[in-house]
Parts: sequence; C-alpha cells; structure tokens
Amino acid sequence: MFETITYSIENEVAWIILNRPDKLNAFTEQMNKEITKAMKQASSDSKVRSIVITGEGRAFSAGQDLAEVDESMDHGEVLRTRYGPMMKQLANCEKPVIAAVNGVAAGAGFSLALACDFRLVSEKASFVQAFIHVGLIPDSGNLYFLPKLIGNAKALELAVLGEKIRAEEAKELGLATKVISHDNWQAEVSEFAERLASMPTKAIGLIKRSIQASWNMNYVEYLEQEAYGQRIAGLSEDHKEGVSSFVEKRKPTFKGN
Ligand code: T3D
Repeated sequence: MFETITYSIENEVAWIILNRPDKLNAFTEQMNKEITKAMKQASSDSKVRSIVITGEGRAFSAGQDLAEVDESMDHGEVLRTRYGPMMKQLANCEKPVIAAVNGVAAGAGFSLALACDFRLVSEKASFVQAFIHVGLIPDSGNLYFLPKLIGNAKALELAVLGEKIRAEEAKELGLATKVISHDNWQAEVSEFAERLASMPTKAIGLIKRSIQASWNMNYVEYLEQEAYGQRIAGLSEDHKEGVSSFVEKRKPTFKGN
C-alpha cells in the first residue's frame, strides 16, 4: 500500500516509519503524499490512540530530496501542494503525535519533528536548519514553531547559521522532550507511545486545541474556548472513569472515549 514509508499499528500506537534509508529518508513527492495519507488514516482510526513518526536506518529525515530539485521548480507551489497538506494533516490530528528522532533531522525533516507534539531524541540524533546552505528559508511551518519553542533570537541563530545541534543541546534548548540512549531506543519510544495511548485521548486532543487556540485569542476569548473544551472533556467516559477510580482508590482504565 505504501512504498516510501511503512505503516503499522501495535498496542493502539500507529507507527509511521520513513523508509528511504539510503537517502537518509529524504522527502520525495510520493513520500509527502504517503505521510499525508498515513496521518489521515491514523487520525480517523478509533483503534489508534497515539502516533509515532520515525525514520528507518541512521536518519530521521534529511529534508527535501535534492536530487528531485531542478530550476523549473516553483518552490511556493511545492509547499502549497506537497508539504502544506502534510503539515496541515499533522496539525489537525486530535491524537498525540511523537517524533522519534532516531538520527539527523535536516531541512523539512527538522520541520516535521517540530510540528509533532513530542520529540523523543536519540543520543545519536542531531538537528540541522539545512535550508540556508541551499539558499532557501526554513519552510513547512519551521519558523512558526521554532521561535515559540526556543525564542526568537535562538531560532534566528539556528536558521541563519545552519549549524548542527546535537541531542543534548536540543534538550537544553527545549527542543527535546527526552534524550534516549541508543541501547534503550526502541523500548523507551514504545513505552512512551503506549503510555500516551492509555491516557484520556479526548482530553489530550482538547489540550492540543486549547494551546493552538491560545495563540490567536485574547485572555477573555481564551477562557470561553476553555469552557467549551472542558464541557466536552467533562462529558467523556474517561472523565467518569478518572473520578470513579479516584474515589474507589484504584488505577483508572481509560478507553479514549
Ligand atoms: O521546493 C521546496 O521548497 C522543497 C522544500 C525544501 C525543504 C528542504 O528540506 S530544503 C533542505 C534539503 N536538505 C538538505 O539540504 C540536507 C542535505 N543533506 C545534508 O546536509 C547531509 O546529508 C546531512 C547533514 C543530512 C547528513 O550528513 P551525513 O554526512 O551524515 O550524510 P551524507 O553522506 O551527506 O549523506 C548520505 C547519503 O544521503 C548520500 O548519498 P550517497 O552519496 O551515499 O549516495 C547523500 O547524497 C544522501 N542525502 C542526504 N541528504 C539528502 C540526500 N539525498 C537527497 N536529498 C537529500 N536531502
């Protein structure tokens, strides 16, 4: 069904694995489309409660496949028709999305990791704003997320200088949720993703929406948005289960509804 990625579900976690390891999982048009389709599938599948995006081999993704780039390319159109739909599909996802950054994340590969909700970073991983080295600006939402995460000055520094950021520095900057040693990589990523998959899925979606909404609202508008979100969360089965389990002094079993 997919050629440039693999897609599988295990323990309510959807795994989207970028699968062009000999090209460091660089994006082709087909790969953009397949990631968009896989994200759509995972978002709408009720059996999926968290999503992991990672790379096969030694890289997360080296960004746009430069072998595909030629002078006739309208870069604005490429963003509108290929990267934009992929990033919007990710932004619209109500489930938690983890970038499991197993190796280098460069150019639009860095952007993809930034658009996820969590970044689990291997001790072998690195981030590169490679765009400047090919005379482009960071794209695919990169400069939308990066200043919010690490501040304007540092975002500008990374974007202009294009230097490689190693895992520990990424953690210090606030880019990484957690740095994971190579030996424990698969086990810790699975454990984190499964932990998210066992949480109140609707509340997580509403937390994502609330944070997104807060960027475009004043405080009073936000309080109304919050009341709307809390009403929906308060109607969920997981809310009932959370309260009952507390009163009954037992561990809750959340089912995502
Ligand atoms: O129109 C638009 O606007 C499109 C959107 C663009 C967004 C972008 O992403 S622009 C930025 C594109 N990406 C880059 O410029 C990164 C290019 N790659 C690198 O700088 C380095 O490869 C890395 C820093 C990522 C990793 O370095 P290293 O030393 O670990 O690996 P390497 O030896 O450079 O690469 C290994 C192989 O992967 C190599 O192929 P070979 O020689 O073994 O056959 C290399 O050519 C290939 N590769 C790496 N990156 C890309 C790539 N092939 C195609 N496209 C790549 N981006």
